Amino acid sequence: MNNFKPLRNSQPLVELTELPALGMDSDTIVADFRRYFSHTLGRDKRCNSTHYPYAALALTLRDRLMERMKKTRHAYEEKDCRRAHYLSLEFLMGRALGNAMLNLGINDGTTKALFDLGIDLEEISEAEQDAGLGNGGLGRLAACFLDSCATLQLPVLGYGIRYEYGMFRQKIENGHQVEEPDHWLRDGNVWELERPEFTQRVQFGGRSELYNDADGKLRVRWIDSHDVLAIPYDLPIPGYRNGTVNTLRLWKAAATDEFDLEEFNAGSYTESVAAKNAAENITMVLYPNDASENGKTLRLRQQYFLAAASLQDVLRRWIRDHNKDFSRFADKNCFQLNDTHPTCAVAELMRQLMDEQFLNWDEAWQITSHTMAYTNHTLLPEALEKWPVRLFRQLLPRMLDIIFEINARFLAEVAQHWPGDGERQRRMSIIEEGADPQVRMAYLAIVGSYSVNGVAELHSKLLQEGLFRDFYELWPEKFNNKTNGVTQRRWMAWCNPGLRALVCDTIGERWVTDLAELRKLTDHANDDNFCDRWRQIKHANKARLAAMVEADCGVAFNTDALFDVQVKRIHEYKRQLLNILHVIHLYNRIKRGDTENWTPRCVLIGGKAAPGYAMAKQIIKLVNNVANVINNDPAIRDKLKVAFLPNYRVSAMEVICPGTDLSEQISTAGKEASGTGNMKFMMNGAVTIGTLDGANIEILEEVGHDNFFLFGLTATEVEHVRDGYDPQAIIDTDEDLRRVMHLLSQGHFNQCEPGQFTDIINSITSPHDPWLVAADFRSFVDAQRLAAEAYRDQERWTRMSILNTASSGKFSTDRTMREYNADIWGLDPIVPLSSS
Ligand code: 26Q
Repeated sequence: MNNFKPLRNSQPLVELTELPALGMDSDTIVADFRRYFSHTLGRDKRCNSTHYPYAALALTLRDRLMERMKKTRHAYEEKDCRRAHYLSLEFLMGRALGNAMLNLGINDGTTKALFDLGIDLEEISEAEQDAGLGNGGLGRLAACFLDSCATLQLPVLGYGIRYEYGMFRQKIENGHQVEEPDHWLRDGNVWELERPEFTQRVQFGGRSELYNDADGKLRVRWIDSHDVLAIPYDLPIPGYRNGTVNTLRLWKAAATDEFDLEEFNAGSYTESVAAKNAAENITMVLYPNDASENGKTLRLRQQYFLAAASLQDVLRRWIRDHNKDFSRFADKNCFQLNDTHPTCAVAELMRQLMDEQFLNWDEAWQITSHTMAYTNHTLLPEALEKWPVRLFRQLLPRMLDIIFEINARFLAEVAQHWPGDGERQRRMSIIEEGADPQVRMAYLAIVGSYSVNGVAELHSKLLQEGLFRDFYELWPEKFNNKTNGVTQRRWMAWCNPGLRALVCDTIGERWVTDLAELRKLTDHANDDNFCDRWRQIKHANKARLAAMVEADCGVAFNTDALFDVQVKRIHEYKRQLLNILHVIHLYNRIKRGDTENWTPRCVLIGGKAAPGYAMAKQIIKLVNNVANVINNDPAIRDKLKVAFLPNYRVSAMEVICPGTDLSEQISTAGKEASGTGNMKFMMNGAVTIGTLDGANIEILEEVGHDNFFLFGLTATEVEHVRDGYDPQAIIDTDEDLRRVMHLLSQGHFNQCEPGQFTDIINSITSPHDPWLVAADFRSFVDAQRLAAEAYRDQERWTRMSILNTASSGKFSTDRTMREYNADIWGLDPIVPLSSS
């Protein structure tokens, strides 16, 4: 049944929809807020929940966003401009309220007027659930990209999945991670606009069939499929005070009506409801693995569902505006694939163009291979996505036909380029042969794309020399680097209002849209008055962070101590383990009385482990146990405090990065593609202790050796140290490491839990430890000593802190997006029209 019949009158509803602009002054906003609170939400003076004032304010802002979102869309349509589509299985948006206020330019007058009504903005902001539709770096990067594209007024549309359950909530029980479902939509989502009129249909299963069309041409169709509906929900993405509001379109899966009917007519009511469930399962939950989990049917369904629904949506619009003439399609559209997750889009665009629009292979391939662009986010070979051919055959038979054909034509090209080199063909094939043949998604993405990029200079270089070397030799012109960034609107202007005020007082406001302006702070790094204010702001931010740690961990942090922070997903290559070995070393020094010129230190570690990643979960347990011993030892007191922060998420980082002194970026060199937390910390005046890995290298380049604590093997050295690696010999010759290992193997941190940390101990002492924890221990401890020493000289530290912020200009996603646009997308900025 279709509840969205077209109106009988097909005239555009011009007079109905042309409205005077909504007021942005605080009187109008407060009046709207009161009306929403009292009339729409029906609350009265006895309301004692933060949710309703939050919802009333959100609805007030939403009106302003919708107004601009429509204008922006109309401007894009009017200009018939080229557009980019950002396809991602993850958008880690966090909260929207503060961001909307900042970007719409809601002024302090409004905040004050609300306060006078008894509404504390900071308090009601807490009522908003994080939109946790992502795992970590890759998902948050997508969110920062959208913010910057809107600010640059680029016609970029995000396409993703509206998961019913986002990233799990993490609890810590007896030191162990416990996962709880994140039903983030339970209280409704004020920001989204459902658009059922643009529902798409996505096919699964069945088989492909050859047939002759009316002209006798041989064609293929996909039949006997089980279809699922894709319903779009639009989220507004406001640019910074520029009238542009872009769209993030998220798809929800729903069962088709026919499906119900079929089963119902067969008399099986319960089966029909169960089938409905199966369809709706597709968008039920985000996979909480930040490395690929292969072979899970539901995950592949999610990936295809996103690709198919999004491409149909784009083609629907194309046909509405250009009829069936696809000759200019590739001039007007491109698709950026956020990692291999949406790579089905390569084969799916081929399918839609051939099977639905009746283009021939060459026409369809010309379009596809000139519209797709692929971003890689990993250097770990084991994290490259592969899917069993049999799974494709069963779930997406028509996709498999097309992938085989793409591969056959591609391998012919390889054979032409390297005649007689069968080994090379085997290596480069999109299909990995073997007992259980696999589709190599990264290779499909490279073959189908006109651009392939890494996310930091080192990462892009290593892709070309290592993982994708054969492809680089074949198509060097496809490969490029786009160093990541973060948006300074959320990650400085919004989350650090103290710093925002000082920086604006000192160098004006331009840095909010031109981060390179921060360089001007360099001149003030020796101004005592400025340095004092800088220190006071950091101190206040540390107090806010300490309050959060006290509330969530029950650990008291002294704000005069060095705040040493590592927050990110828990992964062996990120080496939280190295961090905790250093903590144990400090503990041991205090116990031995080696405390001359001691720098008090508070160590904070936070992050989620994939639920099936046993070693990562053990690392969490170890951090918690070590924290317990140290925090409860009367001999340690304020010299050292350790806390594990549960449920690390976007809104927690908004409190953490402004209050951090020392940022831990300590991955094994050559393993972290870029990192983006490193940039958030730097912007907020934290100094980095880090390896030459990912974007750390570029951070060091910008800030200089004097303002960065560098340690550890380089990526090249890592590869050489591996053979003949003998961690036991290192332990035997390094007294400090020997003491640390002794405490661990004595069970000092697991007195009542024998054997708890055996796997961890074995991993450190194994000659096959890929992360080389023992190899970097000495230089890490030495660098930490230098950091502690630097911190004791508060004037010196403040200068370092200022210079870090001043040098962070490169790490704005505004810069990143300009580069994507200049080298890959080629979009013209569009200023929305003033009439609706
Ligand atoms: C794939 C298949 C099946 C299930 C899960 C996945 C999956 C999901 C998420 C694989 C990977 C991810 C996330 C990866 C990620 O966050 N990578 C990080 O991307 C950041 C942005 O470029 C970089 O800064 C980090 O270095 C990189 O680790």
